[in-house]
Amino acid sequence: GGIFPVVVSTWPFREAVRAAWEVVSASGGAGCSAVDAVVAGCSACEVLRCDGTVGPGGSPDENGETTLDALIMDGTTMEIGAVAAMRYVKDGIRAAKLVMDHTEHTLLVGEKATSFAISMGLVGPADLSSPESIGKWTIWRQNHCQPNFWKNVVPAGSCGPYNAIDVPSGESKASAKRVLERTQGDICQGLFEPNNLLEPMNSRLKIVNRHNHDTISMAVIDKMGRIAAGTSTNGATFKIPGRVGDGPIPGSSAYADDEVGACGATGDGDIMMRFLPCYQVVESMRRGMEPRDAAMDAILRIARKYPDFVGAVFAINKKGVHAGACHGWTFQYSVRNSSMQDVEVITVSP
Ligand code: SD4
Repeated sequence: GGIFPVVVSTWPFREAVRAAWEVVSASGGAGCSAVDAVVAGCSACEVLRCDGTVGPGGSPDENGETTLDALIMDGTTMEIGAVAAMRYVKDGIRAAKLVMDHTEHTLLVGEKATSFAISMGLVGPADLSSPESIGKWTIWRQNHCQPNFWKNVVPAGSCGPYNAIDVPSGESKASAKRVLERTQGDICQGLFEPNNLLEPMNSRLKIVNRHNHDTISMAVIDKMGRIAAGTSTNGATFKIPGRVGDGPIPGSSAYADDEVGACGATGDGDIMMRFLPCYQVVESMRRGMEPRDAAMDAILRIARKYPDFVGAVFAINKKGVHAGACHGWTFQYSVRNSSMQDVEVITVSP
């Protein structure tokens, strides 16, 4: 009886939820934990390249490179493993699990995360670009070349890497504008006019949508009541190289605690990570809030400071009651439990 196990995931990532369900609903054995199911589910999304924003071949950065952010959390032990801006390895969530299982650390970054993952047996170096990611980047560069994530500087050329330089103005050198200048091969030279200071900030808002700024965040409760959560993403499309989003940040993109429940998040990670919305959701539920109220509260805390932010969370308590809340877009999350025949997708309006 009962509804356990339960799998919940951001977005209609049905195949990922089914993959997790296969693992967690299998009878007996050690391979059926909530952690294993989250890894199987997120891994399926990496292989399927869910929405072109998870796994190899997904959303490129300003330089056209695809990198991975991933996190796994065991809500029984509160152990976490995560990788950020990892290059040249296709398996984000597996790398995160290796960090959790085989190190005393929580988060490894960049090429050092790559080296670690390869030393632990993952395949690499691998090319994380695909015809789609290169195509997306080429079109962005040729047609728009909007450096979406800069503010308070004027991109003089475009499409990094940049040098910050002082541009002499009528004022003193000290108050001269900081300008970003490409260090090599101007492709879109002249697109940006001086005094265009707000343009990068405004255009940034435009690029956050379901198909270019997306994440799988998943939570699983297994038959024994163990709870795990995890995340895998390429991060934000055309991010500044080196940027780490909310994906690998504990409490931001995901959080789990057997005593309470779990949470997963998606959206504008640069904003959301300032609020640790998933930690907030779990702590609110710990103090007695229903999942719906906890999810809404976490979203509203962000929206009060950033009325234009785009994001969403799902919350699930240890009884299996779940809910979602969103802001700036319509959110969908997927659920599979023992009382369902297959994955159900739930739509949440702002
Ligand atoms: C990030 N949160 O890196 C990720 C991207 C995303 O839905 O979720 N989008 O900002």
